[in-house]
Amino acid sequence: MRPKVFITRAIPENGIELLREHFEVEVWEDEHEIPREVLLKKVRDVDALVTMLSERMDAEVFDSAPRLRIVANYAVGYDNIDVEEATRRGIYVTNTPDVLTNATADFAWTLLLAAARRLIEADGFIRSGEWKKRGIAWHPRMLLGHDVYGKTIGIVGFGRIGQAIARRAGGFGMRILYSSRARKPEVEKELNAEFRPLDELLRESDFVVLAVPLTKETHRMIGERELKLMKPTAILVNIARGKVVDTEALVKALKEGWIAGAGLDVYEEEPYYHEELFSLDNVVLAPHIGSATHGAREGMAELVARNLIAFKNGEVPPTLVNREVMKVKEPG
Ligand code: 8YV
Repeated sequence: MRPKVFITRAIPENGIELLREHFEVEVWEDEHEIPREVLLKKVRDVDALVTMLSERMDAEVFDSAPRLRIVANYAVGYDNIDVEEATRRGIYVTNTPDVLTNATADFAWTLLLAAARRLIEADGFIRSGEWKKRGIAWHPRMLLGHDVYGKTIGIVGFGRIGQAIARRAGGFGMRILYSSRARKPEVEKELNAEFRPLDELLRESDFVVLAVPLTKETHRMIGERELKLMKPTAILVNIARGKVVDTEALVKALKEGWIAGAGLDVYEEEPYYHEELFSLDNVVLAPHIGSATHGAREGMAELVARNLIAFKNGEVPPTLVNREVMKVKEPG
């Protein structure tokens, strides 16, 4: 009998087709997220799961899935998965790095430029009819934004995505600062980037881009104190995780002018964002679409499938997150 995989959202067809060659595949086709109680029933007879960031994969799910051997997360981040618990139970966990790096880095720049040059306000100015109503074809002080070229960008988290963001900054003639747990001398040389402890990076940067994974250490790493260290002309971009920033503090910072603006792709609760943000002109909002390009999504679907197929064939999945699991004896 072929092993069974349950996919909790309709991922691109290329991944599903690949999986159908090796597995019995069931896909949750509904546009809405699978309700938790339905998920707990669905997993009862599955050997493998393809999961999304919005689904908590924890002891309760694992208890309900006695046959589960592998969870392939359709995301590079895997803060939705209790990896320690999975490992203890001998469950493999994989993610989708690399294939979404460029799309996500491009999107960090999309937010940065849109916030710096007030693109959403400008768009609204035309669509609302305001431009026509005012009857001014052009005014020297109309919609003034912040210079980007030649400024300083500070990248918090210097993994694959952080580095890809830095690579693009070269084209904007920027000075590149970064902070991360460990210094990366090779990359520093290659990208002409300078290491700074977080506080210094915040003080010196015109643009601060968050590209860290969500961990105990990065949870709310940007709060009131940190926002007050930033320049009043600076812009904060978050393409990492909403919980890296204290939203209450950010709203205050944007309202009271501690910083000039922000570009956000992620929120503390998704999709339940902070509605106070809606009233602010100096923030650009996107609904977690950093990796939402055709190419990246197809790459993610293929990688998810390759991980599951490798596992089924007794090989090490190419992007295994918990290598220690290989030492854990299989149950039964
Ligand atoms: C995901 C993400 O696209 O990969 C990640 O960690 O945050 C996004 O790329 C999205 O959340 C789908 O799970």
